[in-house]
Amino acid sequence: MLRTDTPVTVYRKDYTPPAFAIDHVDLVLDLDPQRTVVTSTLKIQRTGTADAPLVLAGEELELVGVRLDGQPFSGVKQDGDSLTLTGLPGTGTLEITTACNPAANTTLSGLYVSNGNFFTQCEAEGFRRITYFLDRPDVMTTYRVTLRADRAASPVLLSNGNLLSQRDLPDGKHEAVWEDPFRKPSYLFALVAGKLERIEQTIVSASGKQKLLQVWVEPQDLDKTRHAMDSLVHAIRWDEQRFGLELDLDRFMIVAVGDFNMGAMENKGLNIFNTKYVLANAQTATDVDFANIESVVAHEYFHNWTGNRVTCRDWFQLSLKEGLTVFRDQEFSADMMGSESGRAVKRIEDVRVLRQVQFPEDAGPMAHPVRPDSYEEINNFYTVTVYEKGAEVVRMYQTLLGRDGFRKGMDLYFQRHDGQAVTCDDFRAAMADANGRDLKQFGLWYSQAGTPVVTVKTAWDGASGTLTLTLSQRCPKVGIETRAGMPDKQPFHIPFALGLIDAEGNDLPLQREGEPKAGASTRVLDFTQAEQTFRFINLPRGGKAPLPSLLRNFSAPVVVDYEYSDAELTFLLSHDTDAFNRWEAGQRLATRALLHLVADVQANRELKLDPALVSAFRSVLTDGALNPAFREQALMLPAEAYLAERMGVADPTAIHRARLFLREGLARTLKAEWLAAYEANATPGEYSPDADSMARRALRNLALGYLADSGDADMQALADRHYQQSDNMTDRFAALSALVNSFAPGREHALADFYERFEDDALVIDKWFSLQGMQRGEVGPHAGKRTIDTVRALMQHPAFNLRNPNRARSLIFSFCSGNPAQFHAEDGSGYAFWADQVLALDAINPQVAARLARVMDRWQKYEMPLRERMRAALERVAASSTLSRDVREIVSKALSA
Ligand code: B3K
Ligand code: ZN
Repeated sequence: MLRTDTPVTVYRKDYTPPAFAIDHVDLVLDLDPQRTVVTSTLKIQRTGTADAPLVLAGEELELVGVRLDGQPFSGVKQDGDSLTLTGLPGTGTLEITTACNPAANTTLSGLYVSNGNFFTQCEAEGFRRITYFLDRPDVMTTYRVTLRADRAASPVLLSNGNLLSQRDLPDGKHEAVWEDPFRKPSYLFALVAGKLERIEQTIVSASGKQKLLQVWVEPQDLDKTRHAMDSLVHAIRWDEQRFGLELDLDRFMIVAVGDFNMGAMENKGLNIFNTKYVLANAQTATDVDFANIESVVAHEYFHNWTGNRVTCRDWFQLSLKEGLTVFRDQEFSADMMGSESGRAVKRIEDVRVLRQVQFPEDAGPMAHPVRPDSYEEINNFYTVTVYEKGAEVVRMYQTLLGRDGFRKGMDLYFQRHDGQAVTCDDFRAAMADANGRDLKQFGLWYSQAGTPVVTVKTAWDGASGTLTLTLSQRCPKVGIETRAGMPDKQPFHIPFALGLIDAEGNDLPLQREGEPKAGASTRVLDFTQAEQTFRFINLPRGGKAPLPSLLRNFSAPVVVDYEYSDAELTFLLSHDTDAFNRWEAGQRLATRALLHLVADVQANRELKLDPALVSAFRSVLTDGALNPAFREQALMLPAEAYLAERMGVADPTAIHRARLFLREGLARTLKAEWLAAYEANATPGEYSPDADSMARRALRNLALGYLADSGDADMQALADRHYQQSDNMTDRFAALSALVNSFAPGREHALADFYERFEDDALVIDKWFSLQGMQRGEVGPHAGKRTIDTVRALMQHPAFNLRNPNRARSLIFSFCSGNPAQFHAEDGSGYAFWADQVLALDAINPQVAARLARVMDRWQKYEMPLRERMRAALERVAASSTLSRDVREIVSKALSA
């Protein structure tokens, strides 16, 4: 049974401006773990009608007192999570005193304690857990913050902006006063207090100003901060060069905390980060960790302009800052790769995430447009749709307008809106106006959900050298769109990039009908109608039709439906000049082969290795001219979750068997080639996280994984040596994974050794848990032991802690969402475990619990009896009488879909 009280839905159409402006906030916080007293002095100004009350939001607060212009004020009503003040004058000074309990705050939203230090997290609605406030992004204010705390327990006191003064107080306390000169919404407020140490560096900005940069961490982690600092400097330089945007504050701080709900937070001048996205050195972090840190540090820094200087009018506009900032960090990371092939690898990685995670979201019960129209809990809408599809939408502007046109649009956006809280429509208007383009239809990308499918048909007239392409698009209603009364969907404006390739593999110069002569060989078509025809003329006459290379560089977030033959895909894999599409051709081939194998598994037919696929893999593997990072991408098989989405009815066990069969087959058949790639890509000398070395390690370690999967004793011994001899975490962890997943004899010993070596390093121990959560079930001679048993046992390990989100994610999430074949065990044991953990987590931290709840989104896609068992688990969670709003929204949407 669902709870009977109706959940409150917030609608975008109901937006109304606030009744009051707050011109300035003066906050005084007496920090105490059990009882922190906050005095907030607000300069208020009425902006709405004369009798409108001031309604402030507040959660879990003890109200101590309210004064108006220095006198006790009695027109106050406390009601649930709000404080209503009536009879206020047009302007005045309101002083509100409250108390909260940071040590008891396990939600990690608002003010909380982690390992004895104080931290805040205010986005989206955490500031109301610190004081009563107009806690909405369109109320922008200047802040002055006074922090008082015990000097010994909290020697460091940080907040946004500039440090004005610091002094000692009686009773072993001290005080610091900070002032942020820029107006900001409350979600960007932050404070940090505790025992922390820093590295720092000064740089001179483009316009010649001195800037102080700091990275603050717990003392034992100081030797893991260099990479974050370097990443920050690179990000600052890149934004100056690419967008002419400079750091506006004199000081910019990054602080790392071990208990954090997500990756990081862009608080003005005081970014707070999950340790996972700050701490790295060769011994403890992998190449992927290094790259993630670079990207997240840049992302939060870029928010200073896209998010902070120009912010969101309301939370429905979240993608205004998130989609744009993800696009910026993607472009930054691509540029940091330092080569064209490196850029392509970054693009492949980003598209892989989009397809593996966002496409399913867009087809499931939580489907929503990039700018949602309603929500029950806003924290549930920090989604891959808002972030990653939002970034694709921003990328499409650049594809349509060109880099220079996009820059003009950005310049106009800041010229118009600096210091304001605005909407996605304002951004689109700046892009359109700066370029004299009509982008009205393009706006549908913000309002319609779902992944469009583009079907391509070609007709070749060899006599005249004319190729006619007919493109049609469809995007059925999804999620909320299917409810009665929702409008019909309109065709999207799709920038469709393509090229045509001749029989020798050359790109043909392209002339569209109506153009005087041939031009560039990659063209971006404005595909705006349900069905549209495009004609290319004066192509070489006679002979075969040129081969189309469709949706180059993945120019729009759509699915392309075109019937390539295997031979054509093999040809594209070795000849397309568009590196993304070379990879794409390989993925299509592998997906096709895998889906055939899945059908064979289901029908109990003998499994056979497809020789064409083996030879396609061989040619990529042995092509020394290709960037090793590209080869790694091309040789990675499509993920099980991706294959599940490609099936009408998903069968996780069959998928796993098919994929493992192919992996082992490729491992054995190409053993010599894998071994040669392994040998050729060593990176002798000291570890360095540069693009070239990372690329070589990536291919070498992929080869090692395949080799171990061959099951050959000599190859498992190789993995053992690789483990023992590695001098960095990338190699060591790759070897450990190979040993664990291939059930090599050295497995248990290596797992124990790894734990012992890194016992004191939380982030490395997270890896140890996560690897075991994702390990394959034991098969063949080892059959019998299920991964769920290992996971349940690890929950009892002294190092496991449900309250720490990183640890919870490392074991529980890795099993529930990173191990489909084991999670979907036919007996339903995975689902029961999921329900237990969602309920346990919800009592501690609703945001983390709601993320875990999303694992069941696609329950209707599974075969019986899995589907019924998943539904039962969802119903068990939904029946709880104490569910948070966060989890309730997720499970009730899943059940009503
Ligand atoms: N803006 C934050 C995310 C806040 C999530 C709140 N539930 C991090 C980021 O996107 O940069
Ligand atoms: Zn962001």
